Amino acid sequence: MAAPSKSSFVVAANRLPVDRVADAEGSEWRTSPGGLVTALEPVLRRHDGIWIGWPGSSIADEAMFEVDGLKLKPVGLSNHEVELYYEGMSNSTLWPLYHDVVAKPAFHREWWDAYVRVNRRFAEAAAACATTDAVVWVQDYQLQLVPAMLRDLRPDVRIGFFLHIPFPPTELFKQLPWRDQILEGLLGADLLGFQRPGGASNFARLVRLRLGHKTHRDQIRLGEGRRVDARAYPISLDFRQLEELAKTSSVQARTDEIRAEIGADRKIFLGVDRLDYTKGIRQRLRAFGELIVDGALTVDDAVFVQVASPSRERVQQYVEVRDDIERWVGRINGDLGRIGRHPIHYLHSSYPREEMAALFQAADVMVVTPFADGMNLVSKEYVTCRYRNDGALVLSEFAGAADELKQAFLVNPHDINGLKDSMLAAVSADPRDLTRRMRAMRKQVRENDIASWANAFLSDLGGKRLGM
Ligand code: GDG
Repeated sequence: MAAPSKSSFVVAANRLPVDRVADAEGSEWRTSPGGLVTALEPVLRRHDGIWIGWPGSSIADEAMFEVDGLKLKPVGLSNHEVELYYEGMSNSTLWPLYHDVVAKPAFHREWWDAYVRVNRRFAEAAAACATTDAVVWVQDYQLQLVPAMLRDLRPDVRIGFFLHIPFPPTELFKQLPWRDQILEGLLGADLLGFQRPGGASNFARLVRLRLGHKTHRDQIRLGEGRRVDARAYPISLDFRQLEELAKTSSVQARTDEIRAEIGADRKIFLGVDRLDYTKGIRQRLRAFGELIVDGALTVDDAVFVQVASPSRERVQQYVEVRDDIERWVGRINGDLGRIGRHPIHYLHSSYPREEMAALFQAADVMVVTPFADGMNLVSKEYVTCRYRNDGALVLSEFAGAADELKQAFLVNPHDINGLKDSMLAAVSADPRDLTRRMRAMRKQVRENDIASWANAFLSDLGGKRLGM
């Protein structure tokens, strides 16, 4: 049976929350259980909602389909469009620009043209899927023009937008040749959500300076009585579900196994990231290596496990950061290791959630050191898995999570000596101090989970329309 083609609640995101999985009989769609889909699933189900996105591979037609009761509307992208709109404009221009130009953003007019074209297709798909007075929630930096394009097509619809990555300060944003178009694109929304209050105020400042709009606190006043609200909604995770997973006997058994394989008496430092130049992976490995050289740690009493899951491998800057990290791992292991005793266990791979939960529980010190990060869910996942209230978190003050996880050992990842001091303080802290810190952080994440994030945003956006 064909899925109904319209709904009162529509989500538009770059990716559909499904992957094409091949098996002996051909291939089928499987849901990919990301945080966003978990958060939005109840609302999607209640409203028979539709999710619009790119399926991640080429498709023959753009007909709506259903997977596990979720209605999905694919937007097909050609290989060329993936190269220009996704790898180019999204991941080689906007991603580095919005992350404090940690890597140099490239500006190419043909990337921008493709970005405009693809955003228009998403806006048209959303306009076609939304019933009268529907609520449409647009996600992230790949789709910043969709709000205004959709408003042109469908002024009756309530439009929300959430940016998962930082919104940069004026001085950096101004580099973008298409800066005003992006601001205008976003202003098509009724409500703009950012991870941190700083992102919202950067945005308000820019529209004041560049477009001359009046702003008052978190409100932007446009002509004709229109108002756009811009404020922070820090994203989170499904605390109960992950905690439950961490407590299962299979995860417990795997935790014990990891500890035994590494050496029960060795302290485990852990890093888990998509392999990305924003995450500060090299800095933390370097700090760890220096602690061994200094004699503060030895390979017999400490090990660093770094999971770097493959990411955006067709983008040149990602090829380079991988080479750079792997050179450092090789150098540190080569200089400081012995047979059977590597200082760094480097895993360039993706693992199932169960394995991640076991790693989080096996680790004595979690080290999260991005130079810039919208939120950083890994830090919240670590805290969630530590249901025994032990373990230490070293966290960059440049991650959005630092606003909430104040009891972490907060660091400036550019300061290698500071990083070394914090890693050492974390690994040698009094267990009672760690328990006090972990209790407070767990309470914060438990009380501010992904459901409260989605509810807060959606009730501000269209509570009445959605019957909330
Ligand atoms: C963006 C923003 C913001 C990683 N390796 C594996 C694996 N992961 C999971 C982690 C975590 C997720 O991927 C990564 O999320 P982060 O939040 O840490 O970072 P980004 O990917 O950069 O996400 C970020 C987020 O959007 C949400 O708004 O917090 O700031 O940059 O969940 O656990 N999961 C599994 N195997 C792996 O190997 N299963």
